[in-house]
Amino acid sequence: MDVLEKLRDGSFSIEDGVKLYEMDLHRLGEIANQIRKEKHGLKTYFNVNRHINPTNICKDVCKFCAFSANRKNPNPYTMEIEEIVNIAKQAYQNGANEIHIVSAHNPNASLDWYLGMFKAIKQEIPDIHIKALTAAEIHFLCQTYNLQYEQLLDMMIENGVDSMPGGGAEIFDEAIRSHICKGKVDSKNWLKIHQIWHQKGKKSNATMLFGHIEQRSHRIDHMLRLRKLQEQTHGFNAFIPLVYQRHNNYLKVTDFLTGVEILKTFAIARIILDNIANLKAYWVTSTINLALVAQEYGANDLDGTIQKESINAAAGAQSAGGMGLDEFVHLIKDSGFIPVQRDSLYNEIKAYN
Ligand code: V47
Repeated sequence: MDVLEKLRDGSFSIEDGVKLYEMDLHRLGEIANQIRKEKHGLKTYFNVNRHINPTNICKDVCKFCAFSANRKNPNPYTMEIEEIVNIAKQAYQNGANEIHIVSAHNPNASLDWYLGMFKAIKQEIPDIHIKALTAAEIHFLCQTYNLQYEQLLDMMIENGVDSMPGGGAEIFDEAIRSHICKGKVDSKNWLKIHQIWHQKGKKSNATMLFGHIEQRSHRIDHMLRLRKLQEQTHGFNAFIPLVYQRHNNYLKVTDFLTGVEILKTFAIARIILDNIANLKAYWVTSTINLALVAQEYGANDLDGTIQKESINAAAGAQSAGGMGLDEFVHLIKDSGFIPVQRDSLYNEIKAYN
């Protein structure tokens, strides 16, 4: 196929990507599904994990964010390390093998607090996988404590962080980015932080926030920048398109995406990012129903049971209480796919045939 050849020889342009959106959804789905099947057959991965968001106090104001404490969400909190460890311990006892920790950019919390929580969790539960600190948080901490990225990434490893989540990528286009999240890590540095992390032999994910004020061309540009870095490092495990949630924030968006546009974006991501093994339909932002359909449009991973979620729930997602393991398995099975519980690095734990 012409598109795949162009992607491989580097001549695929943003315009080529935008043209893909003009294709019929079902044809796009067929192509994406073929790539999915070659990589994963009918397997759909998920993990049993626990999200923890230890503070919502943030020095930055991202217009799309409803989680950080501000005029619209006047409930600031910062957890004690002991409380964070207790949540992790309980999650582990309930079967979780991954703790996913994302905080805000809290200028009142110390570097010891940010790193100490990882050390304390690992001391109590040595075999839990810690996926923590987005590139946005890393940039914030490096600026605040006058550290080079390399230094902080080494400290993360020393304190027990195993992999990095894909948050903070939003949309790489500089003009859109400056409108929706001015002050946050810029695109070049988001990519640089992941590049250094990968060079240390570590894995990470990459997200893209879409369905706000961006155009199709910005999504393609975002995917192509990720494809380029992945060609160099091979360090991204999964690409995660996050559907914008509209409530309780400062971004005035009046046009919302149709299901067709969301599915086309998944399919196009599967095609353009065929060098990233996994395409995750994060059910929290897409809704579980659309995530199940997305399995036929390239997605092979639905993230996890989560147990508790605050960031997207604050903006309107139906994710606050996570999802039970049995329900997850049944939904995937009933939609015609094979649920496979995985660990954070995509090693298979159990297939529910
Ligand atoms: O970076 C914030 C997003 C992200 C909204 O790596 C919003 O496995 C939609 O990155 N509407 C954090 N999205 C979550 C994240 C993530 C989630 C699941 C798995 C992984 C992974 C990473 O949430 C932020 C931001 O892009 N976000 N507000 C909103 N209103």
